[in-house]
Amino acid sequence: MSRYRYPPIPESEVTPRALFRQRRRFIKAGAALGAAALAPGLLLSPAAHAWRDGLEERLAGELPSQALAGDEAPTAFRDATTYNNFYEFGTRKSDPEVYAHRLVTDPWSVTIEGEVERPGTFALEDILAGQSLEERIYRLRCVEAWSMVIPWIGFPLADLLRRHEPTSRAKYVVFESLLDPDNLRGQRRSIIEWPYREALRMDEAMHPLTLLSVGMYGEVMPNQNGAPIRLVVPWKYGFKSIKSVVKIRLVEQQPTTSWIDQNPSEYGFYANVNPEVDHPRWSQARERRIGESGRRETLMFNGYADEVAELYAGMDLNKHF
Ligand SMILES: Nc1nc2c(c(=O)[nH]1)N[C@H]1C(S)=C(S)[C@@H](COP(=O)(O)O)O[C@H]1N2
Ligand SMILES: [Mo]
Repeated sequence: MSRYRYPPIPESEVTPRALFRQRRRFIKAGAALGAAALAPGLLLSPAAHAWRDGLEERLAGELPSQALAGDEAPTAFRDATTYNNFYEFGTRKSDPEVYAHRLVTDPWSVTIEGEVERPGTFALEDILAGQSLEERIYRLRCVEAWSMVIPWIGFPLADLLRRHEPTSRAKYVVFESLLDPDNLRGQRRSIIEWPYREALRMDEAMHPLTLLSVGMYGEVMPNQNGAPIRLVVPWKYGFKSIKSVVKIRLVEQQPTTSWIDQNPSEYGFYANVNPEVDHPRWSQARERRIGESGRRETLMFNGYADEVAELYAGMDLNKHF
């Protein structure tokens, strides 16, 4: 993974991967032996870390990788993990990194319900067991006119949906993030209606570019970036890429979303990146790439027009923004 610009971590703080895995084995063995002999910090139930162990193991190997952001260099890991939006932890860009240690990700399960033949609640380790993972380097463009290039690790949402067999009435997919106001301090204020809700039209959800992501930069997803599983829809504004997903519901009618409910004149259902349709309060024609000086032209569909423009053929994108 040496092709990315990693944060400058002092050599003394780096845990070699082999040592790290040895430590994990020790922790697991300790958990199996029972609590008495162990320091409090090591009291882990054998069930906890079920998905994390398996995922770490898989990320230690090579994954197929695709650069889907042209020749644009990935944003520094440090920038991607310290400057972002995750309103469950507050509205400042620095809040997620400061407070996301409170996000409890293990154990984790995802409920798949509504218009599917095989609904249910599934442990994340079971969801991951049947999926081949890959790395994709995509742009993420925030509605606030900044952008990043991130090496995501995940699998197509379409793979998961197919496994659960959508019915013929499934026209839209609704996603919900975790609701846990005790740990998610932002949820004690009504910034938006919690839990965070987003949605896609079925063909958008089934599009091969739409990714469920469980890691980035070769590592398990950091809490502040939406651990343990989040959506990445590279041709839409960042707010569609919902983090820390606990529920996926297939429905017949076009649903509303947290941002539409909060301000329907500012946030539309489609939220396709479009330099020609301005946000009511600012232009969307240019963007600031985090880590660069100056600004770049924003590309139609965030540069993914060849792949996705046909989904919107014949639609008035000024109306369906
Ligand atoms: N649950 C949840 N998901 C969310 C958000 C949020 O506040 N809560 N913010 C969105 C916005 S506005 C952006 S730009 C991206 C940022 O993703 P990143 O942290 O991977 O850069 O997450 C999106 N997903
Ligand atoms: Mo955003």
